[in-house]
Amino acid sequence: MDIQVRYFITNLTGERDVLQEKNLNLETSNHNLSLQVKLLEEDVRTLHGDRNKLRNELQELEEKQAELRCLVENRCCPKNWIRFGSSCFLVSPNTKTWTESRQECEELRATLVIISSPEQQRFVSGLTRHTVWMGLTDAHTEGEWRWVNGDAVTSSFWGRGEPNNAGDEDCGEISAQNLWNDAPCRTKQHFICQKVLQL
Ligand SMILES: [Ca+2]
Ligand SMILES: [Ca+2]
Repeated sequence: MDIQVRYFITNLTGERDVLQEKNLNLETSNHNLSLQVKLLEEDVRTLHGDRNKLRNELQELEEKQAELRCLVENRCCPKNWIRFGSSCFLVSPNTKTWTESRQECEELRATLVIISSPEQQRFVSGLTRHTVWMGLTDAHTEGEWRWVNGDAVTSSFWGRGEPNNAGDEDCGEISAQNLWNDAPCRTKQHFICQKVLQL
């Protein structure tokens, strides 16, 4: 073979080997890049998921904050309290004397229930079948009934013959018959708290 041709073939073989090696390197790089792309895509998916989760958490927190603000500003009824008009009402699950009942309502930033209209009397009577304490007393002056907030009684719903002060009865209750009765304040029974909303 011509020496020039042989030289040419040797060169070509060398170039081919170099190109094959470059090709192999490129394939490896390509494979690595594909892997990285896959990993990045997975990261993006995870980040999207995290972002959605955070958005939901933020929304929940904002709702919770609005709810708390509403409660703190006394514009909505707490859980388990029942709204009627611009007040919230809660029938106690426990029984207490009249004074203890009054205290417990105050601890809940409320008062023992004050009834100022026939509609309210109907609503409050319908809340429970128990006999319940209300915020009415004549302990300061016998026979002079006053609500715990100092208001005079405007509408009254005494049962027949009541109030009779039979045996020193200075505290007002709503009987199971939905009528008012004066009873001994030391009696332990259920009670109704009322929270007037600031609307
Ligand atoms: Ca009395
Ligand atoms: Ca009585």
